[in-house]
Amino acid sequence: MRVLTAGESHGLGNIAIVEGFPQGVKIDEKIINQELTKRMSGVGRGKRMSIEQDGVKIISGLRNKKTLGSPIAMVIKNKDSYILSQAKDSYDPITIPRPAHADLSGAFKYQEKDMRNILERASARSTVSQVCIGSICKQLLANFKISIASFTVSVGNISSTLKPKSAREIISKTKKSQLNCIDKAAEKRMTSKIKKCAAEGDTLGGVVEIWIDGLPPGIGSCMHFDKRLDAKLTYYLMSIQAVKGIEVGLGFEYSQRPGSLAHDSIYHSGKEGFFRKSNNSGGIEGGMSTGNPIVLRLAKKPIATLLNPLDSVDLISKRKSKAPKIRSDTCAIVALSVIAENMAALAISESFLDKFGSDSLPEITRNYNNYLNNCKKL
Ligand code: EPS
Repeated sequence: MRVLTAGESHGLGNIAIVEGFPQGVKIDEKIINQELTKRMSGVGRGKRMSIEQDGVKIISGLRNKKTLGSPIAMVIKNKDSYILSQAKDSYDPITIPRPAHADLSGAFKYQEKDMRNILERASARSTVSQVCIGSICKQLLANFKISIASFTVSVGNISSTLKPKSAREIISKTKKSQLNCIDKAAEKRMTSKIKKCAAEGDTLGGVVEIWIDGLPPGIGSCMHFDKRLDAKLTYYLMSIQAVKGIEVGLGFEYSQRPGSLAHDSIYHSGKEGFFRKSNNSGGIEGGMSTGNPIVLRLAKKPIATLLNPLDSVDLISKRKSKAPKIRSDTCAIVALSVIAENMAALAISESFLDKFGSDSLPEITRNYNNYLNNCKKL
């Protein structure tokens, strides 16, 4: 599968193209739109999200809601659109870089003093395309009862200590939450923290946990570095704006435990086959799925644009200046959850299709069922 995205934050819109997606998969635009709507939600989103009404139009690759095996092209239009491709717009150049945004590094890279030319594509607006790609992958994986869910573990220094048992539990407990939490008490404290932070012109990051249930063992590979499932997942997840850390299973805590208290012992029974009593590995050993839920945690840094801005330097005058006060969000933790689930869906789909073929759903299903039967005989 090959994917490509394009679009500026304030251009006409964003597009996503997926080539090599299997034929015969039912795709519902409504499901993609639900994801897009959730991506815009959450306490702490800025004014832009009240302007946009994200919705996808699939313009190729489908007939009667089923994939044809041809490239799938998806379009998401921007409402707040003023970047013109054929005429000069009326916007002043942005010449003071914001610390932690792509501004200054991009200015060096492109020898560019108007950083609007950098930030337009660096903006997290482009994640609408990633969500559309991931959402069709989720719809493919649903045929195999693979489900992906996520929840907010923390916002700033406010954390939830509740541990879910399955993706299904996460989906049901986060349904009515404004912050995608499974913990109502923590959500209240997180909400107050975000509101206080907004009033102070500051911003917040947080931690999100992703669960992937239903993946059979042996997806991914121990045979080559770029086929390892944990490598593939973390590569895609780290590509999301503002993600600065990822843990798989016990993550950094692994380094503090002796092996005897870290690893998941193996058991067998006639009824269950091989099983584990713990899942410290986060469902991945040797770059392959173990058959247990995949559990990943992502740390997001605070949004770079502050209304109470940090020190910076004007690229033209070289004088000390405050970073510009550009309209932005205070916290986008729910958006991270949605984008991360969908990037995980893309990584899982690629590895899944590597194992079971990628031409057509009936063929993949035959290969999958055959493999599960063989697993039972091991
Ligand atoms: C972003 C700045 C804000 C965010 C944007 C990411 O946009 P604007 O500059 O138009 O106010 O709202 O996120 C989105 C547009 C989105 O769809 O998530 C940035 O600088 O990265």
